Amino acid sequence: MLVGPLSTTGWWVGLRSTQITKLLSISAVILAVVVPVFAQDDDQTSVCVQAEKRYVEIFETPSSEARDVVVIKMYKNNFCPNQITVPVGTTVRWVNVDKRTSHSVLAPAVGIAESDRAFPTERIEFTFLTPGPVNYMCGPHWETQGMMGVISVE
Ligand SMILES: [Cu+2]
Repeated sequence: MLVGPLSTTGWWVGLRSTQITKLLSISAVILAVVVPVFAQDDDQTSVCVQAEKRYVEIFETPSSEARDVVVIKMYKNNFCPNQITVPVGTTVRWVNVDKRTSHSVLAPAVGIAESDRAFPTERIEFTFLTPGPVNYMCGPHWETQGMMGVISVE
């Protein structure tokens, strides 16, 4: 991709300045569209690394070692991880590892009403007995912070 200062050698030698301008603006548009997508993924990944650290601080064991449940952490308006696949019959445990904020879980599309608020270190659990995708969200944060997740029950 065309980035950085133009030099006097290169494939663009011979292009008219209007063509170069057009190429530069196309490059700018591509960068503007592509970069935020990657940035968002990086943000999600680093937030989830922090979330796991918080979990270990609180419970003194990795979230992957929780017995008989799959753990999703709730941290800084993210579900970590925000996409998982689980077998039918799995109990998912959402754990709030934030320091102050409370969160909830609801999935109106599959008839799951909003849970009580989980305050820091508290949990919400739900056992999925029906296959299919479950799009869920946090009541107070889905609209303003995009706090949403998907569970594929197989
Ligand atoms: Cu929330």
